[in-house]
Amino acid sequence: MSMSGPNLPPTLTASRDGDIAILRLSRPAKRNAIDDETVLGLRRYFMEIPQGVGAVVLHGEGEHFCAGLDLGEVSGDIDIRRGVLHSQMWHKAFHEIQFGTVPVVSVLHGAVGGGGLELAASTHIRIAERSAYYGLPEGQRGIFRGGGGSVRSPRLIGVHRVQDMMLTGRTLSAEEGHGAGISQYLVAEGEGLAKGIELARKMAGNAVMTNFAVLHALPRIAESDPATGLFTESLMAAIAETTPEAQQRLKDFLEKRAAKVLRGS
Ligand code: 1HE
Repeated sequence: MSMSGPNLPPTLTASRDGDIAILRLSRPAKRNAIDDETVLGLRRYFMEIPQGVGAVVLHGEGEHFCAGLDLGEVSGDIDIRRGVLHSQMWHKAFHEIQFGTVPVVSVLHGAVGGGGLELAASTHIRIAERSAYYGLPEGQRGIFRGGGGSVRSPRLIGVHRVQDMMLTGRTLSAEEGHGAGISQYLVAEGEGLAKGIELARKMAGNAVMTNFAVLHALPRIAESDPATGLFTESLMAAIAETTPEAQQRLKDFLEKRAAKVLRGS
């Protein structure tokens, strides 16, 4: 973690609001299409989250969250080896988001296409505004997923929906995407960023070890065989509850100083 965060390309803008950071895709003239310098910038940003930041909100400038891969990056001078390396560059960047140091909430509006959905799928919480819609136009472009979307999208919405979207060009509306499992929150137009900031604040207020466990242990346990998963869970539980922060929080609750779990929170 650095004090101020890494240098970013002009296609990304970072700002700070107390213990949360806001990262904006800032290439609206190209509908926030992701070119190589943006992928590398995303990777750097999430590897070097500024010190004191407990959660990140990711959103897009302009009418659309993200038009996916900048198609100019894979047209023309490309061969198989460079194609593999290009896809792996995306994998590394999105790995830094999914298995990074802090929870990330993405705010989706307008087009969330191809690599834009791959980016969103690597964040932990997705908030969709009513204008959001999801498309996987790779079939129409003659390409394939490349940013981890064959792994992450089916886990969100199932192989059958991904096949439908890729084979037929079907798009899902914000409501359909919400029902299918893409977003955890569906909000009115223009309200996503405020909701993202509210949720990021809550996440930043959690015990550091619990957030670490939710980001790093939970998804791996969920993919394990049950016996390994249960044992890993026991280890993680013991690690978390023996931290001084957990002990203090448990004491606070038992001595009636902590908030209760209330309906509607
Ligand atoms: C782009 C891109 C792009 C826009 N790469 N330049 N993604 C796609 O196939 C989506 C392609 N984009 C679109 O379908 C539309 O642009 C949108 C529905 C997102 C927005 O429509 P609209 O009418 O608001 O904008 P536009 O006029 O289409 O685009 C504005 C400019 O952005 C225009 O450039 P200009 O120089 O003529 O102004 C577009 O060419 C440019 N632009 N999208 C390059 N994607 C790691 S593997 C991931 C695989 C994928 O992501 S495949 C999906 C790619």
